[in-house]
Formats: sequence, C-alpha cells, structure tokens
Amino acid sequence: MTDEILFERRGALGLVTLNRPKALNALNLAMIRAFSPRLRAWAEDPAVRAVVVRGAGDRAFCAGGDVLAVWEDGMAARRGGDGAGALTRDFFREEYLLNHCIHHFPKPYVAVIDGITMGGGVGLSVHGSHRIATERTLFAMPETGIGLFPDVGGSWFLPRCPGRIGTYLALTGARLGAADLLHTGIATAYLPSEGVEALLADLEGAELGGGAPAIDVVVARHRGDPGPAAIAENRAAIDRCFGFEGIEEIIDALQREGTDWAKVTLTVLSQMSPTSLKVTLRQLRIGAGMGFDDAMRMEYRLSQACMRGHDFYEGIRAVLVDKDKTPKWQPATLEAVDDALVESHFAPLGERDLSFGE
Ligand code: QUE
Repeated sequence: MTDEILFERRGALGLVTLNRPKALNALNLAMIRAFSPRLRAWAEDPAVRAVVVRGAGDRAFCAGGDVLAVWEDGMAARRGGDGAGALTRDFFREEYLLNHCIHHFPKPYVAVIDGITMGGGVGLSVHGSHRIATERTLFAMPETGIGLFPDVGGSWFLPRCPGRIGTYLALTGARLGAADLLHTGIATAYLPSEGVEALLADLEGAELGGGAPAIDVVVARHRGDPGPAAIAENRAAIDRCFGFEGIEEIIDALQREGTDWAKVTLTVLSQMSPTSLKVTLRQLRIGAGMGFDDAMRMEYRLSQACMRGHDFYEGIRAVLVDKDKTPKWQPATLEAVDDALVESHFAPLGERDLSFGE
C-alpha cells in the first residue's frame, strides 16, 4: 500500500489522484503497482462507468517516470551492488504494461492534464479516450535530453500526430501548451484550471451510461477557448525539416531555413544525446507502421539497451543529480554514432522481451 496514489469512487467515476506533489507527481514503481490492478478491477466493475486521472497540487499532472530511482539502482548495479539492477528491468516493464492497460481500457478514461505533463505523465494521459488541458498544461517528451528516447507509447502516438510534429517533439523535447495540444489532437478539450473541480462534480453526478459521447456532453458544458496555437506558425517549417530518414538531413534542412526558429531548434538538437537522436528517429519511423503492442515491445528493448549504455546515466547525472546541465555524451557526435550501434538497441531480448500475458 502507498499513499502516493489515491483511488476513490465518486458516483459512477473511478477517480485516481497521483499524489507526490513535491516530486511533481513523478510516477514510481509503487504507484504503478497500485494503479494497474485497480484499473483491471474497474474495467470489470459495472458500477464504474469512467475513470478520471489527475495530479495532486497546483503544479503538475505528472512530470515523468521516477528516473532518479532507476538511475540509483542502475548505478548500484554497475558498482556490483548485491541484488541491484532489478528496477532497471522492472520499472520500464511495469510502466509499459500500465500504458498498455490504459490504451486497451474498455471505458472512458479522462486525464486532467492541469500542469506539467512530461514523459511518463504523457503515458498516463495520451492513451486514454479524453485529455483535458488547461492554461497550466506544459507538455513535452524530453527524453533525448537524458540519453533516453520518447517511450511510454511515443513510438505509437508521435508518428500519428499531424505532419511531422511528432518527430519534432521527439527529437527536440519541445514544450507545448493547451492551444498547441488541441492543434495536434493530443488534447481533446480545453478548460480553465479553475473549472476542473466543477467538471469533476458534474461528471460525478452524471449518469455516464453512454460511454465516450456522454463524457463529451459533460465536458462541453465546461469548455473554454485557449486562444491561438503558437506551433501553427512553425507548422510548415516543421513539416519541411522533420520528414527525413536521417538526422543529418534534418539538420541540413534546418540550416537552409535560416530563421530564428530554425537556429534555436539547431541549438537544442546540438545539446541532446547523439545516440538518443539517432535511435529516436529510427524508433518513430518503425513505430509509424506498428500496432500498439508491438510498439511497446520495441520500446522495452530500447529501454534495456539504454540501461546497458552510457548516456542515460550521464543524462540523469547532469539534469537531475548534479544539475550542471552539461552532459558529456558518449559517443559525443552524430558522426560517431554508427548504424550498428543504433541497430543494436532494437535487438530482441529473448526470454526477457515484454509480454502482455496473452
Ligand atoms: C527529461 C526527462 C525527465 C526529467 C527531466 C528531463 C523525466 C522525469 C523527470 C523527473 C522530474 C521530477 C521528479 C522526478 C523525475 O525529469 O522523464 O523523479 O521528481 O521523470 O530533462 O525525460
């Protein structure tokens, strides 16, 4: 049992509250181990007509997976610590199985992404039927900056964003607000943050027998207007630059653009792990043609390759441990990341491959 995630029945709603506000509700293994069985039970319980997920506090829905805990366990394993390393295997496996459960959840699943929603928090929201954004929403897949890749189903949902937006988000970790999220279809509705409690009360009192459309009717009563999408201004340039199969071609295209936006984007890319950039681009191109379950199996292979490698440990050190924000990536340049290194990330794990228990 943990009080880091709370479950309540309110009328026909199952309400989940991610409850680590001081850690921006970052998702840890204890929370995953409480959440998954509860979702499975609610899927079968006829009294529960819909699930709502929200974050405690006023800053975050969920800032990501608890990668710091994974880092500590992986570092201990590298030093030869007795029994260490289990988290580097189990955290990703159980997180992806939870993402799988949400994707296949048979009832409306409403994520209220009223605040920071990154990495693992994206995996708890985008796979459900409804994503409600507010003026406090800050959304990103920032993993290339910590030597990882956009996981939690990024292989599946990013290639399905309009145009080349998904590739842009994956490689750069660009941050989107509510209007951008409506533009991309990542959010399904906008409402002002101050309206969230009233929405929950309204959902709690509603019949909710009509599935997703019944939720839409209630949400429509609270809807607001987020204003224009900033990303729309760069949409044509994103589509021109981010459609290539190679990262070098993307960089060439950005250099040809010559705009302030292109210069900022080039600077951002130059700070990301070169290995992560190449693996991520390949991941998205393969994911575009995969079903959800195969995409998650691929991601588990990638996660384990990152646990065997260098850049995840260095990325977390630089961003979350020492906070010097100057990771020393290895290999240090895109040219030094050869195809064999990229391909090795996608190799099957045999007995340890992700399985959905079919
Ligand atoms: C990139 C990331 C993450 C990140 C920072 C990045 C990420 C993540 C966290 C995070 C935030 C707050 C916490 C915590 C982890 O930061 O995935 O434990 O309390 O989870 O630059 O991908």
